[in-house]
Amino acid sequence: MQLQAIDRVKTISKEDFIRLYYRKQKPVIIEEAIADWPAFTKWNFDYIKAIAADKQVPLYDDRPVDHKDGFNQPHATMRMDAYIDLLQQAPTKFRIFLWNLLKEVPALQADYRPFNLGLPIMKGLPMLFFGGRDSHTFMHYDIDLANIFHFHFQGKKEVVLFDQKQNKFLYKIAHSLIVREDINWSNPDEEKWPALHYVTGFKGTLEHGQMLYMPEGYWHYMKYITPGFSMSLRSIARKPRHLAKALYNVLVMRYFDQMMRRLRGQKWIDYKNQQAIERTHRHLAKIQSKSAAA
Ligand SMILES: O=C(O)CCC(=O)C(=O)O
Ligand SMILES: [Fe+2]
Repeated sequence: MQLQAIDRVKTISKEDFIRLYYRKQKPVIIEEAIADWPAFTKWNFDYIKAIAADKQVPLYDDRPVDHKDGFNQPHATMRMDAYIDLLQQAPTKFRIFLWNLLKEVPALQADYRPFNLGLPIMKGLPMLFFGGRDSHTFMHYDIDLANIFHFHFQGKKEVVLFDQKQNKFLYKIAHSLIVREDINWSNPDEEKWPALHYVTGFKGTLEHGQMLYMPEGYWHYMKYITPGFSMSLRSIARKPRHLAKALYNVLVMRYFDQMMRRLRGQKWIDYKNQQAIERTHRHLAKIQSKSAAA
């Protein structure tokens, strides 16, 4: 893989953001994007623990997809105060993924300010994500291929990103938003996954208060180097081909996959996992024979 460092700026004007990053669909980390938000000073584990202590939170670990699981169905639940204790005391695989904390605890909404880098932000409350030391979010892209503004708090997080042009080399699972779950994106084994040699992407780290812009449909893998949490705001995909894919994913892909899981059970999941390798390696062979002929 060839990963280049994600650009970093302290602050940026709307105009420069649109010109240099949105139009080019290039990721960037803005280090002081929210320095004037109350959340910048207030949001840490102690605060969340105090304000949301008795909320039941949905938790996910890194077990592989099982045909019995519903779409985004949690693996466990726990009280927020107990979960934050767990995050701080010991390594845990349990993550919170896409949780509407700001709806559960409306007081938190006072801690952020309208955010405007020239893209309209989708209405509806932002989602939150939490993770413990060394836990990771599987490599995926979001179903709506939105532009994502991802704000990180408390800890430090590693990020790896790819655009949709890399798909044929990523060991992507058909009818899903993920790739083979046994690839370690922090340090992939290119002997085992040779197509990754041809992949280009980005990497970077996020620390407290920093914001990452992920362009439309970008694949993302996030590894919590230290325990922390994040919030994402989204702006709808504008490129026609991304919008079309978003509609297809939401209206067709999801239901087709659910139907196949019901009909064929674990065989369907196993088949798709096997196909991910075969298809990617067929593509790799084509590329390699072309370059040998040239
Ligand atoms: O931080 C995470 O755990 C995942 C974030 C994510 O997938 C997103 O913001 O879309
Ligand atoms: Fe995501």
